[in-house]
Amino acid sequence: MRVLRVGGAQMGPIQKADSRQAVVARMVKLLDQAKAQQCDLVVFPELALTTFFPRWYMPDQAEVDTWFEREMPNAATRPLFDKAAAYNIGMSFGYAELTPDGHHFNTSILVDRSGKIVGKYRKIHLPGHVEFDRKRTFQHLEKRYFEPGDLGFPVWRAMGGILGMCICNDRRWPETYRVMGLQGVELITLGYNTPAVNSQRDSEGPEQRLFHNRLSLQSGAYQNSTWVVAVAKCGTEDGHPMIAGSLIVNPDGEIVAEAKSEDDELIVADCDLDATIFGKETIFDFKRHRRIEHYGRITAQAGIVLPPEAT
Ligand code: ING
Repeated sequence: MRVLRVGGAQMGPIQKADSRQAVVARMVKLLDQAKAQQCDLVVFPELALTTFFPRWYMPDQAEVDTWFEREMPNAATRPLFDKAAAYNIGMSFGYAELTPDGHHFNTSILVDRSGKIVGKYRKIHLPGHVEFDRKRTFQHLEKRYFEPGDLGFPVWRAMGGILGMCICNDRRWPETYRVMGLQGVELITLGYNTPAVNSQRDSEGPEQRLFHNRLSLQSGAYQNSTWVVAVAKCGTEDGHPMIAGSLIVNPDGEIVAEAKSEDDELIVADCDLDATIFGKETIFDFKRHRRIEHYGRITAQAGIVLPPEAT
């Protein structure tokens, strides 16, 4: 048994007007709850320090850059790192990263029990669009404000296991889990900010969004025999609702913990990393069962190539 007690620190809405300091204070409170429940690792959402600013069209890059962090930790997040290290708790959380050489990423970091950043991931699957779209009831400008991640899907030996990270839309793409699965990942942490309604199709409401969230996470976990801890930033931000539904999924694809609220809420589960072994050695023994000679299209093509017309 290699049990990690993992806390999913779901966060309720962050309004545009909320300061980093006020947000970090909420994150520290969730760490306090995690300590009280003897958690080893706490997972926070995507873009955990700010409102989901890609919903706003900002033509002025200087304004866009106010949503980014130029260093990590920094003055605003130092209390979070100090508290986690004092509690001997590892954590992952997402934030908007502006690198010294001017690159903008939607980033997540893995911090070990001593407060050291041991892993970094930059979101690869960026949804949304680049230009203002008047047809949408709200914008989703991740392709405008972020560059695609340039670090691939790495995994790290940390917390006594093999851990990986992804971010939000990444969870909808099977390639995300499989690339980490092919590195032996045992637990994937991810955060998400998912609008409760579709800005283009009003038939897709929160129930279907929550279903697709569960479907994506449970499939990824089962098909790669890994734990998946997925944590929402949710509730209504400046009038824009986002789904909750934070989950912890076991390597059999079963949901073992699920958030009930649309606010700050800690969900907790004991994740035995050895529970990943059976699946990896039987039904998903990749080495024994995969036939890569037939998978070429997956990396040779981005989009669909249709078959020839019937003659
Ligand atoms: N948000 C959404 C997500 O993938 C989205 C965007 C919602 C895409 C619903 C497709 C359907 O959960 C982010 N931030 O990626």
